[in-house]
Amino acid sequence: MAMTQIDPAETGPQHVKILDAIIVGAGFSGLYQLHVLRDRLGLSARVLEAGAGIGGTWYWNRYPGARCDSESYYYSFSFSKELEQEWEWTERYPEQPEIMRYLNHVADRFDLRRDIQLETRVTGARFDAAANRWLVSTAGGEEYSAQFLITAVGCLSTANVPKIKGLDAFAGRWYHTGQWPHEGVDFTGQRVGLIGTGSTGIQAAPVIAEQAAHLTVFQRTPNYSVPARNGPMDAERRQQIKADYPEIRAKSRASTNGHPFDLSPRSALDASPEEREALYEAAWQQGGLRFRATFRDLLSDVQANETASAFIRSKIREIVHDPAVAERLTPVDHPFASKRPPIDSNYFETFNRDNVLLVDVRAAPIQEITPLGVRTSDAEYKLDILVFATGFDAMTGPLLALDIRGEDGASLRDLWSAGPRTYLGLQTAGFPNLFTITGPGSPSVLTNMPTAIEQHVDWIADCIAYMRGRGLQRIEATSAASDQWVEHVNEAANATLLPMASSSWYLGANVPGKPRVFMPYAGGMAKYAAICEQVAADGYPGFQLGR
Ligand code: NA7
Repeated sequence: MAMTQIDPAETGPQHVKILDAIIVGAGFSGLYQLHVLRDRLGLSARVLEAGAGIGGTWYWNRYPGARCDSESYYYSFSFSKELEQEWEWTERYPEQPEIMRYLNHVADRFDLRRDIQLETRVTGARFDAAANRWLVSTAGGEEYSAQFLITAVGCLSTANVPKIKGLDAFAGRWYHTGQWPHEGVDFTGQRVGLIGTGSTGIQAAPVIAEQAAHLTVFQRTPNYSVPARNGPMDAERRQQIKADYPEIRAKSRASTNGHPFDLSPRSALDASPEEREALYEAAWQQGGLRFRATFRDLLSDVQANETASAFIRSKIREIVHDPAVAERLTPVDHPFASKRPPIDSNYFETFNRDNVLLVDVRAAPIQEITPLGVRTSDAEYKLDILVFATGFDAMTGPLLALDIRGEDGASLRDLWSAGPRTYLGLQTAGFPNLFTITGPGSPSVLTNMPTAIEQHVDWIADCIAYMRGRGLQRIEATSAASDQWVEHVNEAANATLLPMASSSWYLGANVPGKPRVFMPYAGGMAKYAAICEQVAADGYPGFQLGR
């Protein structure tokens, strides 16, 4: 398609830089969106990124043990066959530095850096309805005008540091895992406290325990975890994967969670106890997130789920030597995988170490942080370093931080005060020409993220190409379509056990005051992609297109 290229340095009135599209964020989504808009559609596009480097979520999450829970060969882009063939993953699960090397390679290989502006935090965006353009401002005082605003800000990028009395007076050092210092933290000889036992705390605890003099883990809710069984990727396996990539990618796209493995067609309740045990044991030995694919109904039937939950509980009792500690580590208040299921390398084993203490802060809540450490209702724990693995203001946090104002100046924060309302997770009524990659109401965090990201980026690019081909200037989700979609998102969640985990970040429950709404779309990646494809094929019903 022929398109007029506009030099991004060109300035309009009041030195506003004029572009076709602004993309916020230089992680997986931002990189690919830039490539597609610029190199396939010929748009002038620029990525604005707050960090001093590319990588998005992985740029910030450098905590000890940071590793992806998806396997490396499919936690990757599928859009370039050459990239697939030339990149060599070294381990079953990619560690944070390896993901950073990969994304930096992608940025170089596709010559993306010249259109990525680092250390540029977007502080506001408002829609100019007369011009059908977004005016985007940055912390450095720059202004951009773009027809399209595309958020590629990730779902887990706004750190949640709980407001605990006394933190300011803590005499030691403290860190949140999602804002980890680039120079690293040396735990040698230190007494370390770790608050939080989600995926992050479960990855970090074993690594910190090996280095620190002492580790105290403050646990509010015990969690299920399955061994990751990480290891080196051998050359033969790598070759096989490269040969199989077309099928691997097709399988990921046709799956519920964006992973290239099959969900068993069987119900857990149809298997005999012995057979079930054998299948769970095999899945436990194989390790990883595919444990939840052992039976088809682990996420839809409480009784079926209980068989898996009970198996993991028995494993915890088997691994942890002290029965009282094992009991405290045993989850009872939610079904397995109703919260994001962690996978681990020696997490439960870590509690057999002499230098590790588990503190149950549900039984004895944290009352304050003192200059010396953490005081619970039972005792004071003296610490040199405190690590918050307390998660994120997930999904909506990073979007609301942009202070987006749509038609008539209406703010996204106000519109979403009772929870996010989108159409397909891609657009919000009242916010024309704004696309939200992996936004709330899309499968996003319930999937292998690159699968979800590529589907969104391609859909957005096709939509923009459609508009340009017809001289259309503006696209906006209708309120009616959004209402219906929100209802469908709720139905999809309620057909699963996911809403049963009352403290889950899927529900926003980890951030005090945040509305409790199930945010991601639980209907599955394949079903969701088919709906999006149909909408595009039918000429975008549910959207209003205009000149
Ligand atoms: P999560 O999964 O939100 O876990 C946060 C953990 O921190 C969880 O155990 C929380 O307990 C705990 N937490 C949060 N606030 C407090 C306070 N105030 N006191 C004690 N404990 C607290 O975040 P992660 O970073 O582990 O994982 C996020 C995602 O990143 C993960 O799912 C993957 O997709 C990658 P709670 O369970 O709420 O009682």
